[in-house]
Amino acid sequence: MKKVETIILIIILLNNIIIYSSQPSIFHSQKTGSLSTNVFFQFSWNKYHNYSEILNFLKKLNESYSEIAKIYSIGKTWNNRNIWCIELSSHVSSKPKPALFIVSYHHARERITIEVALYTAWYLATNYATNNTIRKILDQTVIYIIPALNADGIEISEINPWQRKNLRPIDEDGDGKVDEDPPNDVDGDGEIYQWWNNASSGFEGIDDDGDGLVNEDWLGGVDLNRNYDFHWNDTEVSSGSSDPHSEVYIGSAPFSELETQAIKNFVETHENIKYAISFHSGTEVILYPWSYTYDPPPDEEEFVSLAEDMSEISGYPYFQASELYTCSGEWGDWMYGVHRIFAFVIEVYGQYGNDTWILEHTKEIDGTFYFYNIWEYFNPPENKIKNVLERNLQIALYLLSKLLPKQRFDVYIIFSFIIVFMMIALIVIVRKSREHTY
Ligand SMILES: [Ca+2]
Ligand SMILES: [Ca+2]
Ligand SMILES: [Ca+2]
Ligand SMILES: [Ca+2]
Ligand SMILES: [Zn+2]
Repeated sequence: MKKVETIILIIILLNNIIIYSSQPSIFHSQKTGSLSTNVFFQFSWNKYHNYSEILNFLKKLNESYSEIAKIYSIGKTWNNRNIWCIELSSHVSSKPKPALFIVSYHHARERITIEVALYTAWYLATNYATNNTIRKILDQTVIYIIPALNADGIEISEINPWQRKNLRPIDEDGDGKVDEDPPNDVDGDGEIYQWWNNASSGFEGIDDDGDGLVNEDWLGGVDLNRNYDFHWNDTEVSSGSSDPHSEVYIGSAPFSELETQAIKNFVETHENIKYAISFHSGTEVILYPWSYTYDPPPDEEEFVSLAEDMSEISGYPYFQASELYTCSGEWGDWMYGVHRIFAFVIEVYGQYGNDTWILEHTKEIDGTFYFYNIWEYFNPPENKIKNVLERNLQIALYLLSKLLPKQRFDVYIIFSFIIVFMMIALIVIVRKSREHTY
């Protein structure tokens, strides 16, 4: 009898081990399916893509990975361009999936942020068929990526890399004409320099409309990252202005802009968004709310814990957004303040505060200083692009891994032990009852 019971016990144990090991886990390899997602989709990641190349990328992504990538417009800009969204997810699960929301390019001159967004989408799509971790992510979560919120700025930033705001037409000098006198590349070297001396300062340009003023009415615009309806026009802060001339003009009302309205509508209709990233450039840092105050956010502990991990992965420092400077109507404050989404602003590259670099790119001629290379203040040289893309991809992958349901490893072990325990108890009872019988 003892032998039979031992055999039964061994069978039960083996059975449990088989049950456990057949559960999906990142520790076990899974067979890849026969999806057509292994279509070779090549794209160069060591250059800046222009407007038509970006549209071409979206088209190709949609065509090559139609099972997992949807591309749709979430709104229009002032110049009637689409604000595209890339939605990445497999359709394996019918349950609502938790989401990571990525929005790049609030600011026209921060071109690297578009590349970061496109690269993240490309990496996820091209690795789905062969990489188990990516497969697991796309099976169980959704990623919404807005690669270029300020879509009107793409072409403009190539003509004037100082351009920050959107292209809402505004007559800053009140002459009845809109956007009639932006800076000009007078010397034809492909740059717009900034100059200053003891008496004055300005940008390279001519008096385009002959009103005696130079560069008095630039293209646009409103600072999209001061236009959200959370502490909008808060006058206690250091950044945000109601003067349309200002680079941080907040707009005439919260959500006065088509671009921010598009974000508002999207976020309000996607309650599955749990984490969010807004990519910017100018410096290198991971920021968490609040932006309008030095007070800590209610979920400070979780923000710090996530930021600490992302910092370790990427090498970027992290701190509360207001430590950089306080500002009003900011995206992250609205995302978290109104929707309680864990929202991070990530500054992916920049020369902010690097006086040595600025000095290296400044020339003095007869008491007047000229600063060149504003493009490279916000955007890495081409040989450094890939490095920036990789660092930020890792951040996105980290947040996505946090969205995955917790490993059920422990549950299966406990479950197995309960079954074994119950069977042993059963055997004991059977034996006892037999003792009584004989
Ligand atoms: Ca004007
Ligand atoms: Ca004018
Ligand atoms: Ca204007
Ligand atoms: Ca003028
Ligand atoms: Zn920015």
